[in-house]
Amino acid sequence: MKRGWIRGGAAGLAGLGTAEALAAAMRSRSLIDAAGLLVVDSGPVPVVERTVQVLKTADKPVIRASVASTILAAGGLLGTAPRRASRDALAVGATAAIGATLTRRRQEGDGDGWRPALAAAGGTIGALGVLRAPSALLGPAALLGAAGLAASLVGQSRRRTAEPTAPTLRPEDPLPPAVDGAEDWPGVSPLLTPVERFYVTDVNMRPPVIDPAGWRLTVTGAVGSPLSLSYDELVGLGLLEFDAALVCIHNRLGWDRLGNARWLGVPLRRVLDAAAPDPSGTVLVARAVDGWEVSMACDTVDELAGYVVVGMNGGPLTAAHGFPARVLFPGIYGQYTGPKWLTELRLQSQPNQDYWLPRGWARGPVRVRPLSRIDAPAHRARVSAGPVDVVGVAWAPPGGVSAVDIAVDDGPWTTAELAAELAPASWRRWRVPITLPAGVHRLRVSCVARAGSQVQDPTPRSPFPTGASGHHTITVTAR
Ligand SMILES: Nc1nc2c(c(=O)[nH]1)N[C@H]1C(S)=C(S)[C@@H](COP(=O)(O)O)O[C@H]1N2
Ligand SMILES: [Mo]
Repeated sequence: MKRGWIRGGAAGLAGLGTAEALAAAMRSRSLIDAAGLLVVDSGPVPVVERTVQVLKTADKPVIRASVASTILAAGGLLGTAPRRASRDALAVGATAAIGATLTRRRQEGDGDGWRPALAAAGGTIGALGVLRAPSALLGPAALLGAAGLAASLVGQSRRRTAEPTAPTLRPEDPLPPAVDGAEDWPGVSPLLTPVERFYVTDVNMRPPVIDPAGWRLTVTGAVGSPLSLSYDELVGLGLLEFDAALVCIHNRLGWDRLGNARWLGVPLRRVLDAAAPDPSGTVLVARAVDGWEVSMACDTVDELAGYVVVGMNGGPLTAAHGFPARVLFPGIYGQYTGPKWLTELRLQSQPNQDYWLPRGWARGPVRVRPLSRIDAPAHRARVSAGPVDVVGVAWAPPGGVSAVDIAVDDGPWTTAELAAELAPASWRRWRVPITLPAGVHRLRVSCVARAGSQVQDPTPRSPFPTGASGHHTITVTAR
């Protein structure tokens, strides 16, 4: 029995290594990533919500590790199978089933599903070979497998993080430098979130890397003159700069699953109008190379100022943030605002089956709830008793924040000093000088949205299905 596990484990490792090496040789996505995508797409809402809550942004590495260990465990199990014929049949059957699923499922934009399926078949053949091999060969086979696996993982992450080259982008009418007067407030978030600190969320195992030379944005469906725009043609429609916060619907109180950026994009209306839209098209569907679709009623499209974004904080979009282009509507949560790696804008008269719909989320767009966050002092910080500056950010895109208040313990709300407003859709930095006597204190923050003087909703709510609400609350100890 124990020997069976060892033999099976070696076979699993050799099989996985073979599959990964084959995938790399075919310049395909890794088999682990392909299988991981199945996990992402088929996770039930409660499981996904729990995963996001616990793992935050470590979800993808954890999925990768679980897929790899499942394959290794399956190999080990095969090694203990008493009858060779049934064992082989089981392995081949399972591979065929997984392969068939892989070829039919959503792709990440590069490569067909048959490549990972072929790699899986190669891996199974390798594993079955090792199960039959003389004992002396088990060690070397496992080593070779581990080496193949390691080499492919390194290669994949190198290839996927390679940044595409893009031309310099110039706005029609550059905005003045982004300053709001809070530059010397210790501990407050930067006014513009640096790209490398900006949260990344999507349903891919690794970001698609797109060659702009071959990329096209098509405008199709109910239009008089369908378009197929190259990167240069899109940019040639004219670029505007705008400052806006982008918020993930999974952002919880105090989390940083949002960022504030200076975006550069073509007004969406300009792109649509270039295709002579027909009034019968009442729904706009935006589709990305990863097969992700999100739609919006055209009435809403006209009410909200959306953009086809190509730049972020002075440079082109990075691969992780959607190069070459993404759709963004300030004030709409990330999963409803539009896709990264945009490839198609389609006007249609039917409601669309968006990516999130069969996964239990409501038809959008879901508007960002006004919310605020304390940046400093940190939760559970120790400070000296006496005067303390409390600082943070508040957001209520697209209309803006008109006031921020904080409360200490069960005391009254104190109005914060607001930094200048960069743009209504941007987040706004705030500061309150308070005096803390020695002891443990609870600090809470709340904001008011300018639109309708709407006070931040104090009801504690989880992100699913309309975004978190409540007051970000921290405790500090003054001594
Ligand atoms: N193509 C594509 N676009 C996507 C997604 C995705 O999974 N695929 N995720 C959306 C979600 S849920 C969010 S919160 C934002 C995140 O954008 P960021 O990674 O640039 O912060 O992208 C949105 N656009
Ligand atoms: Mo999101």
